[in-house]
Amino acid sequence: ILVRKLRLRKSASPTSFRLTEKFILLLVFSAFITLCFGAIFFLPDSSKLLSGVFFHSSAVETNTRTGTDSVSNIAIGTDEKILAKIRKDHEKALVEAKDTLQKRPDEIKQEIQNDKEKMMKFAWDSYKRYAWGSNELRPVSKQGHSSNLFGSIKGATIVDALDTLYIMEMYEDFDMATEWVEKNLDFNVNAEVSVFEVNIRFVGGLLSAYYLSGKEVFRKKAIELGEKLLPAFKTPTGIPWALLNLKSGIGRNWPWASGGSSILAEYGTLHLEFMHLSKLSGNPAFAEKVMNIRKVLNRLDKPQGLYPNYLNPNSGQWGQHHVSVGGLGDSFYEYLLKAWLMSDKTDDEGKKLYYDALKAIETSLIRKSSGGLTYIAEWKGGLLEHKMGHLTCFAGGMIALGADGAPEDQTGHQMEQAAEIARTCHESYARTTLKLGPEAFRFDGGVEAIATRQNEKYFILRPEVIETYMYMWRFTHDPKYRDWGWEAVQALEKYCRVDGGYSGVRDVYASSPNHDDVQQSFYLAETLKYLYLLFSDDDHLPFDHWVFNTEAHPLPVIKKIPDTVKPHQLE
Ligand code: DMJ
Repeated sequence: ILVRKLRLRKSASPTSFRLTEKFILLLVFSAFITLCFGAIFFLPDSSKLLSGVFFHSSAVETNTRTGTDSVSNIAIGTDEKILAKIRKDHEKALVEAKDTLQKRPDEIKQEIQNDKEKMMKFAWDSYKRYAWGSNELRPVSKQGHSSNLFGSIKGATIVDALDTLYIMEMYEDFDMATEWVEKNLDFNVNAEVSVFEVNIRFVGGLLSAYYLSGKEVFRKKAIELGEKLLPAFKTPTGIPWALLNLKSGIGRNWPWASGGSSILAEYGTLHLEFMHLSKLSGNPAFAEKVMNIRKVLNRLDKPQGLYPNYLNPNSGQWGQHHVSVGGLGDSFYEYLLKAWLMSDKTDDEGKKLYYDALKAIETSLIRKSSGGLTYIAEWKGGLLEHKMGHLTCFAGGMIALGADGAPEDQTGHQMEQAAEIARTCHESYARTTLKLGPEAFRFDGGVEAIATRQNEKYFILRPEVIETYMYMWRFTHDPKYRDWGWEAVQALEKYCRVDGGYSGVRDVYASSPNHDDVQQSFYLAETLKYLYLLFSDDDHLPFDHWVFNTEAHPLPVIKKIPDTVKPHQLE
């Protein structure tokens, strides 16, 4: 019976369909047509489809115009008018978007880069004029300033600014700075320096200047200084001292650091520079020292996978269990990720340590406020302090930089997290009177992203928030990051610029600025460089070739030798 029925159905002509069958066919047909039109208008990037299907299809237009059916001609005429209007609006919107995206950043870049009175030029000229040779400038009192971080080494601003001058094509100033380095930069001083600060600013600055300009003097000076820092590692564990007398080679730790401990962010922020020192000098000692730090850390238990800020270099045991992605901890995490990236992604240990640490940070420190702001809290002996430092804001950029290599499909999640942190840090600026961020802001006692303690309300020209905008811009091209950077430029110009340079301010919530009278060297090394890069093309210092040290000094990726290349082919 079934076979007969089928035969009957098979032989039936279309005209012999029953009414219900015809109705169903009609329904299916109209659904199909609707779907086709819907796809054209609503699929992602419908503008591209529209321009392909409608706007440039002149053959179709000509044919329809020469058609004979007068009714459809009227319909087509109306459609044409609508389409022409859509096309015009669309093109206008594109031109406008192009204008705002291309013209404004260019103008801004001009302001930051070239204009004599603007930013880098003004900061540098003021330093030259009032403080040449000193470590930093006092822009209100118009004289030199020296913090004890550098002992009696001089010229911190010169060395820190070298690569920024080069990158911004201020070559005359770069040459002048080079001459000063050749003639005056002297490490034979009988004074105690911060190993970390001297490494990130002086060794980092010299290495970048060498890689950018190829001038031998920078390579020599970087190695000379690196060798002077080596005695800092003479401890029972090889975890270096924080402070070192460059002449005697005697080291010690900060007196305030828990039980004589070394600091995570200090001994953990030598890796990038020391790997390059070994490469440039042929002396493996530098690399061995920093690889040993990892070994010591790998042997230790981590509370909840976290790294406490304090580690005793004699006993090799943790000090107080304080954990922070801001001050005392920050750049340790940054250098795990960047060690992997700088090794051309061959340092798998660095990679694993970074992503494991980030996972622990996410579980134990990252929180969302009731107002929806994501922040990274601090951890003290198991208790959370709902405070985030300006320093911690670099983490948005770091997480974005690492998102691409994240394990277990975490890339999207990490990008979202980075964007959320950028937003929170922007809020910390937006919620102040001067539109500059406080040193630390809190998420308790009824406030969100606001400093509540007087001693946390200052702004010292730090770069971290702008650094995060720069990374976020490169990875997303969301114009809001340039807008936010531009807001910062305006605030810096309005409230930090004084007669003799740029100054930090004591209270970002005050109605007018009270200047602290210091133009920090990192303002030229980092803040202005990141601003410049925020408004530059992506191929200006591309991330697959350059890794920025924690003071924004670009160091080249050390390319792995392809398996196919035999050693003799390298000669
Ligand atoms: C810089 O010297 C470096 O970025 C360091 O890692 C942290 N602090 C300052 C800038 O705020």
